[in-house]
Amino acid sequence: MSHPLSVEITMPNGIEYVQPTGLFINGEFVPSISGKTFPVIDPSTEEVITEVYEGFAEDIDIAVNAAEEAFENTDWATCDPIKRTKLLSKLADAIEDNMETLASIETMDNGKTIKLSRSDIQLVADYIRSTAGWCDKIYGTVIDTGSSYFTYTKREPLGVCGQIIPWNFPALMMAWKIAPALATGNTVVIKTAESTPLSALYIAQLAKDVGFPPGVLNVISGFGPTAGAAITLHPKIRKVDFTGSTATGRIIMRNAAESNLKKVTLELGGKSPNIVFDDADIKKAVKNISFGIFYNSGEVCCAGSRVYVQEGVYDEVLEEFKKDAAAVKVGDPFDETVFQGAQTSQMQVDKILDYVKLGQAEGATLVTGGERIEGKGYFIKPTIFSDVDEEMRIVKEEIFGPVVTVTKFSTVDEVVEMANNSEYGLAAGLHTNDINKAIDVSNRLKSGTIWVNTYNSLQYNTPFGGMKQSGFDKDSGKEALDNYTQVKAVRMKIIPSNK
Ligand code: TXE
Repeated sequence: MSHPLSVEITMPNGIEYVQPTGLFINGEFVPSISGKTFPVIDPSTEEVITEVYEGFAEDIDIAVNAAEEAFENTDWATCDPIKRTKLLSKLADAIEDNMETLASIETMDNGKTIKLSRSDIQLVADYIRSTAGWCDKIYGTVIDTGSSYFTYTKREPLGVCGQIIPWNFPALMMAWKIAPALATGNTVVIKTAESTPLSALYIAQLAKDVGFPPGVLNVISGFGPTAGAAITLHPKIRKVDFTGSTATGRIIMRNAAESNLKKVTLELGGKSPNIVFDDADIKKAVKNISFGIFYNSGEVCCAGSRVYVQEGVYDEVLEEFKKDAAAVKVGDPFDETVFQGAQTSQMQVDKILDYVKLGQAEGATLVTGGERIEGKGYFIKPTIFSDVDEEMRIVKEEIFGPVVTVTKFSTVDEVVEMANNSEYGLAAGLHTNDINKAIDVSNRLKSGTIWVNTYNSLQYNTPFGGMKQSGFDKDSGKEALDNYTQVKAVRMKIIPSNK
């Protein structure tokens, strides 16, 4: 018997809702051609929430054709842009109206705490609403090329855009990708991460309810090497936008090049430094380095996973940080008092614990944590390593969990060099009360985002994205829109009326 296209679910906090399970193609939820489904696991209980339909290349092809039809043969790309403003605004409203359901879906599916899910969903609504306001503000230029020509540029959409997102912020990543693409008149085929497909399908239902035309937004659940690869290779997709690991980013870029030279935007991994100078407000700095790594269970591409502390305050900071980490409440993500929920998957738990073992084998000191919490669910204790050196793999490689290294430094030059000694360049934090130092060090750090006296402070109208092997182009902010338009230059010969 085939799986239903929607199921009634009662979530652990008692909220009941209807979860779509089909692929969202051409405005309808449909089974995959193969009829195959895969299970979605609640990482806090390790139980199956539901099955969802699994998309393959043939389903991607149908979705791309629907998206192409919507792009070429409807007025989506050419209408008065206020129409897109209205639809995106309605979607933002619908998301806000369904805040508690969506936040609970995110917590059940991803394992992040309900408080954090609420703030994610608020960011989703704010970002979509903010982007809606850009639809009618995409300007070209008039270029003065003398009186015998009229020359202007306009920004046009690209066509069908393929998007591939990860599992750490499922709804927010969807919003960051679809909003700028749709605002600028493109159509979208987005593949969600295989471990967290639920909130995107719910948002697709909301998009349908508020009146998005068929084919404009298509949402496919599925796996990377099959559905994901089909997006990167599809000849009718003009752009691929990806957030995920650097290793997969490389494959995506190669496929994009070898198929039809798709435009590419990549937001990849990180190993971000978070620096505490002697003159910082130590209490606040410790709160920030703790939030910097334990927020979202450390499953954050910009996590402040390399902490550097100046020698004058090193002992004090390490002691306070240890106390803070040991006091972090880990457990049931639906408990309003819990700060750190579950890791998203067994695969992540295995990876994190392997790195803990590796850190010990490399000779680092385990200050606190380092263990999985007994019982059901993917819970890991907040973990701090000290006595590390810059060549250790736990200092160089992305762990993507609640694991942080702490290094002592003496001078500004030394810490800038260590902070920049990475192939990644996504984010960096620094804590100081000296405005000159704050600006000087911000100038010298090779990272796409710098946080001063704060950390992991995402804002819907601020661009986000990396340098070096953390990727290129920006999500969020006005800059994200530039990834989804291409410039056309028009040059007209003017015949003067008196000739
Ligand atoms: O990542 P992948 P994984 C890092 C983090 C984590 C590690 C592995 O360190 O531990 O990556 O996680 C799709 N063609 N980040 O394996 O593979 C996949 O289905 C096309 C950091 O989950 O990058 C999913 O939708 N698509 C990161 C998405 O890529 C492919 C967030 C991400 O999966 C594909 C996630 C392929 N060949 C992980 N293979 C961040 N920057 O925030 C996989 N995918």
